[in-house]
Amino acid sequence: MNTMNLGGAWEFRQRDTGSWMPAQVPGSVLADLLRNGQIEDPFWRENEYQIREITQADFEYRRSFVLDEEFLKEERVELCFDGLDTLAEVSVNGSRVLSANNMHRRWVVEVKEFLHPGENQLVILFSSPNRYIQSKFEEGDVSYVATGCMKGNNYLRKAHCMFGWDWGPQLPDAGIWRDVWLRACSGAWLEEVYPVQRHEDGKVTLTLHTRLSHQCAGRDLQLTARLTGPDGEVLETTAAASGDENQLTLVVENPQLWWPNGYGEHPLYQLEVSLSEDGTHRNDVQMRLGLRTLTVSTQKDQWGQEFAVMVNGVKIFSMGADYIPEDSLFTRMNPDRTRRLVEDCVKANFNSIRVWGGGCYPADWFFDLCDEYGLLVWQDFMFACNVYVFDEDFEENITAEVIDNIRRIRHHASLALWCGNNEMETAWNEWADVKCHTPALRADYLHQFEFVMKKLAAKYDPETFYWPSSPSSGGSFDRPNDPNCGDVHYWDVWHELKPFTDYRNYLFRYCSEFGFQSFPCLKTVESFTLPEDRNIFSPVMESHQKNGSANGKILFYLSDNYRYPADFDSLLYVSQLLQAQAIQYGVEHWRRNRGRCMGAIYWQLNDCWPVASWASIDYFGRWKALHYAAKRFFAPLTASILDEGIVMSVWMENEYREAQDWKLRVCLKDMKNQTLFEKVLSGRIGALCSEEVFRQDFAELTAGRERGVYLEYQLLDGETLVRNEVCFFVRPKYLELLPAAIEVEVAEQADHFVLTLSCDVFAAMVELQLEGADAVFSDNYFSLTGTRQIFLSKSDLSVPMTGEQLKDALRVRSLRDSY
Ligand code: BMA
Repeated sequence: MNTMNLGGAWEFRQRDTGSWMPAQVPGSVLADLLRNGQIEDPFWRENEYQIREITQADFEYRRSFVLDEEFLKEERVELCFDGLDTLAEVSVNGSRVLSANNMHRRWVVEVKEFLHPGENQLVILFSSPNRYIQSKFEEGDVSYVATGCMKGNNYLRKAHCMFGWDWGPQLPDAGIWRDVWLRACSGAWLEEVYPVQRHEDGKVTLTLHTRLSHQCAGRDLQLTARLTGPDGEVLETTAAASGDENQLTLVVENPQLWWPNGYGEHPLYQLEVSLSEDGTHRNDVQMRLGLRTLTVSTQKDQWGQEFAVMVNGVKIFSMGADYIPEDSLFTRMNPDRTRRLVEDCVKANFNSIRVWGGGCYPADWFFDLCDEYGLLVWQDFMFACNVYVFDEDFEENITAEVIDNIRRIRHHASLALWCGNNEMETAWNEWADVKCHTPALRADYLHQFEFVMKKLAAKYDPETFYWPSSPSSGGSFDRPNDPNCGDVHYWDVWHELKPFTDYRNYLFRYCSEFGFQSFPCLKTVESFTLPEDRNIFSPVMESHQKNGSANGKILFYLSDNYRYPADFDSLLYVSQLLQAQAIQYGVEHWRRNRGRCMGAIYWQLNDCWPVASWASIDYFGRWKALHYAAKRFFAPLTASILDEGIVMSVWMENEYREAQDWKLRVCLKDMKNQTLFEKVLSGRIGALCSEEVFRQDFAELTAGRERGVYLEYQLLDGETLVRNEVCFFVRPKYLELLPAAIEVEVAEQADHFVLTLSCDVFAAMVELQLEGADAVFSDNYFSLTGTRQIFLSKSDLSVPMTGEQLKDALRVRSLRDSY
């Protein structure tokens, strides 16, 4: 087999106009226009709106390539696209070879007859997705449009959020967004390997289903499988191949099991299967495998029906967030950025991530990283908040899409489940603007997700759990958002303006979406604004807020909890405190109810551009207060405070598979950090459970001074502080905070800095920021109740610094400074 990568330097232009300009493939129209200085940064101020107009135009891409006789001697020559975005007419030497209309699938066409030795021309015409959906919308019967999205996006198999969302700009880009290459081959080759694991009696039997090209009859073909374990031990087997489909079997004794983050290691085995003919190597397929069993338990129980991810027989409490595409210009996503994001998830103690259905199926590197770091992937198919017309063309198109992606992704250890779509079952049940569509379209929904796609999943990946929709109770429009069955999206806190305390009214089985918005930090706001824009109701700030009334919502919640911030920057900071507080409130409640509740996946992890949103990490990778809070509240062994008026209790939560010893100091202190009450407790908590370990009525101790005291717990490992958390008897806005002058000492070690913070009064929600650099600290947005050490790895600093420089760059504030 011979391959030729056709990525790299291409040329492009707006259709039939202007001169050809250099283009880069994989890439996109907007990325190329930007690189050629034809457009300004689409994220700057309100540039989005002019740049959106450019997507009304069609664009042409072209390149030439030289082939030798040798290449063309092969029996078949295929042109392969890993991704074409989206309406693409492909011509080879003037002959049309492909009309593509789905960015989510691969396209492979036989092109040998169109090629010749010497120079060949490849031309691709991308027609405007924007114009296409407009005309479809006008002709069609579907009136529903998701918030922030362009009309008619349901008619095109292109990431819906490229047309805008309630956190994303409307920039429907186009282009060759993934690899393109030629593949020439003769005779037989190994097309695919599909490994299936059976775990029994302490052994894993690995059955490798192989698929060969259809030209194997009468040939002397051999398949060899080689499995290299994490410690280098090798297992090998060889078999003669007969026909297209063959099986090889390997038995792994004493397997090293793969566990999600927090439950164990994530060892990976390297599998290589090769095909040879008459003793000569033909080709091979390689992949990494994690040995584990993985399913979702939906057993009926006294409350309804549970929803618990089960790995190696252990039901885990899923903790994580919902993932959206990392950049509005999809082609700017890359392995380095994703690695950093996945590492940030793991640093915040995630064990799970949900790939939301309105974006795209992530690239292989995403799943490779999740395998390596032990992040379980809830993978939606790419259907979200829409009404689809399930005609024959659509069925054929999405069938190919579903099969392509299942085949590409199914072997990954991190793949936890397939989910049909985002919020469409519940939409058909509850949303007036969806329910008003015809019964035929409603029937189409069931046909697509509970028949066609369910069957495809069962056929191509019977090992992985399929769930029809998120949220769902199992399908058939049967109470999809029932708190007692399946997963739930809960939005009354935020969209319905319910107070944070409302989370505590529910014991969801698995909350796969709940969220709260905040503004990004000032540095991020500066990236898209001029000084005169820095008011949350300015046109620029409002254009970077895609959820209609959301800035007002932030102020509404703010008024309930915090004092009116002194300035713009203080408002950004306090909005992040609110967000962290809201999500923490929900997660801690559900973790305390582990067993009945088995998952807390907040909306959302990341941003695709700089914007006010529900994300815990902003577009530039900066951690908001919520992400630091997640690190604390998702820690496998941790504590939480349940405040019920004047009665406070402290709970321990243990997500480890082993019982754990714990030690807590619980104190009541005043604003000068004077201890009014103290109790040191210790104990041992069983594996995978939560329990109340302290309860006290503080009525007497706080009488007459509720505004001047706080309750603190310190979780200790020996004498070392693992986590501290405070809780108030009044809302933070009523606290009698004292001006806090925080002292910081910086000590430099070989690979990290130690920051020692101290303050002679209580400093609430201390924020550490660096001027001119970014950093991920060991903790941030925490309450300082005396002296505290914070660590900063040198590798977590965006620019190298000395201790002295770090001290100079450091900006420290606490809640008292916000008003
Ligand atoms: C959920 C998600 C997204 C949306 C978010 C915030 O419905 O599925 O569609 O961005 O809420 O409104």
